[in-house]
Amino acid sequence: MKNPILFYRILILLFLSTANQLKAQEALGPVPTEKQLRWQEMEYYAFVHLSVNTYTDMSWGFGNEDPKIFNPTELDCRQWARIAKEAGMKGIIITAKHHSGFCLWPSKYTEYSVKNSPWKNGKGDIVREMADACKEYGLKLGIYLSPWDRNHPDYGKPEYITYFRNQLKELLTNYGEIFEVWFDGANGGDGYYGGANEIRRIDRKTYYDWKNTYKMVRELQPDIVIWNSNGDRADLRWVGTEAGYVGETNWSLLNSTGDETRDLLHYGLENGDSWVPGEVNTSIRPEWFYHKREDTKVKTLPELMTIYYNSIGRNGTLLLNFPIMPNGLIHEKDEKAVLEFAQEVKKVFAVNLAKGAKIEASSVRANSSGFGAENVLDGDKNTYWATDDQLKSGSLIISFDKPTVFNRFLVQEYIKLGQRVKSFKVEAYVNQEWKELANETTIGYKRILCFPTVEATKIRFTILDAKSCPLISNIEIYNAPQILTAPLIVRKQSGNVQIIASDSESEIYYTLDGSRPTLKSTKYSNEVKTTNAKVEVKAIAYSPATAKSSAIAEEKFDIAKKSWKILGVEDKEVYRILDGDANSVWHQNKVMPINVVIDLGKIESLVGFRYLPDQSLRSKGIVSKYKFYVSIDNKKWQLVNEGEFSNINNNPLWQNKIFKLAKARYIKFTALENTKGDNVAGFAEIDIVTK
Ligand code: FUL
Repeated sequence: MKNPILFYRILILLFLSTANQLKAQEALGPVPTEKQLRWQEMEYYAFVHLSVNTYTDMSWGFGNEDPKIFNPTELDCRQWARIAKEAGMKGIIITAKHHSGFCLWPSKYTEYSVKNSPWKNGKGDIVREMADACKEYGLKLGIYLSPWDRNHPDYGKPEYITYFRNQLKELLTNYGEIFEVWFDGANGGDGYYGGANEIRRIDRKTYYDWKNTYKMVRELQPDIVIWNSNGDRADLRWVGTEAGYVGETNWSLLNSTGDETRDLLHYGLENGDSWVPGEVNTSIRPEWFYHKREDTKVKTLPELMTIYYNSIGRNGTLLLNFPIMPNGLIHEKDEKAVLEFAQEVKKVFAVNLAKGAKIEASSVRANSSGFGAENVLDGDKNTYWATDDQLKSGSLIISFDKPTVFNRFLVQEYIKLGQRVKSFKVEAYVNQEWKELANETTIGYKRILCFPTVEATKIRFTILDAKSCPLISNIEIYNAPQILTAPLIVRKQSGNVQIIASDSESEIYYTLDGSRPTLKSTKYSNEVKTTNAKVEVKAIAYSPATAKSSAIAEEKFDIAKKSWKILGVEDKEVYRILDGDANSVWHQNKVMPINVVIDLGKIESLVGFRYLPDQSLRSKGIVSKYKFYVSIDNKKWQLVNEGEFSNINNNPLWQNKIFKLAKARYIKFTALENTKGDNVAGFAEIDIVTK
């Protein structure tokens, strides 16, 4: 080389000019911290729920459960870690202390822990075993520490805050690096409280003095992210439901102060002043803790795939829970389900059809080569396409060299500089015309769109509106194999069974005797008439086009409600309570207590009842405290069950309550309180359990 100095000068100048261009991209509004970014990129991690209430079949422990019942004789945190790892998860959050107050580690500050249980003769430490297993499997460890403690005598007093912080300190100093800490929002109410057995209410925003608690947490674990659902902004937010989805519009922004409505949590706030991304938490079974009756309710592959698209595919992360069995293990059905799910995700995202395709942009910054369209296909998360500064819209066209079949579109914003896109659409070029596949709102870290399979030579991605010049770092295109969703089974008030396939092209085969449905079973055409007796229905969907069958859907129904009458209510809509449709609801606006009295038509042998609350996101009248009476003659009533529906606010599932055999013709459900403390009782369904 003739003049090496000149050559290097030119190189340095070139480097500086690119660096300058990159700097020219200014952050817009709130941006994620390094920690939040790292967390978002984890995408998928596990929850495990285990406590004393695992042994009492309850959703929440009351705090008076004897530590002697806690004995997970086969406990193996390495099994949990292996499953999480094989499922593609990046970490595990363990319920070190749930609302019962029982500690899975031998805390110095209480006797209510594993140290007074028979497990390992009181010498064990589950958090330690979890930390070791995570290390072995290359997973990160997270801690759930319930602020509400139904065991501690000081709960509600200032002394408890010292106790709570002491426990946090133990957990954040003795178990290595913790990636996330979880402060559950369920707070205050009745409990054992060291024998007081009373109701204690606290102000969840102020009682814990979160500011100083956060300070301590961050000092002990500088890289941690804090999840808090107590109205005090932390690093991460709940998404307003435990059913496994966040809004299609999902801004990673909220205001630093102000109330958290369900809507705000679910959709975020376009002009929020803080970066508070959403974490979608849900369980692989309906409930968080293990209940044997849910062994047939493990989420199916299509359900889990839907959750994936509705969480990770909607700018959220996915925190998927495994209820630990009383023996200390994850149930084999849960393992099978999550591993099938992992395989399916791998299959769907195996071949990126956009790789190697041609790409051009409607707008490329005039002065740069650093922000070209090719950046969205280069597999590098640090490069991105940017339109000219002054533009808030623009499009990219991806062309294949031959007609290509696809049904998924994945797109990512370069969120380090803020979340910008407000609306966009995706079109396919089919038969010389642009056909719209999707018209959507936000993108954020990652958005995955699912649409019917299409064959096209080109795709056009158009940003219709953005807060400022949009920055897109990645686009991928896939053709996911079709999976059939198991059909939905309902039993109407008439007793007729209706089986509904999720698409009109598939056929349904079913059995009524508990046997496994196959293509040789009865083919479903119309509602099936049944007797008034109990019935167990199993059904599959089958696609003649692909010769594939769905997983089996199964439902057990108690006696038919054909001759039931709801007494004392004029409103005909009240029969929504008995129509078998989970989405139809009847509300009663009256001063609590609110009664619903039902005449069963004849004397039945009752051993329990069931209640399904309003299922909508903006639900009303979710009953949290109840009494349940029975009567032979509608005059003399016998109280057979009373209590709380734990966690019904966040997870409005079917509530099942069992009582001692009682013969009766009339039932009375009395709502004493709802989760909002107002005077509405809402009912999607009421059912009974007969002997
Ligand atoms: C809720 C709790 O009340 C549930 O029991 C569960 O721990 C869930 C993850 O959060 O708010």
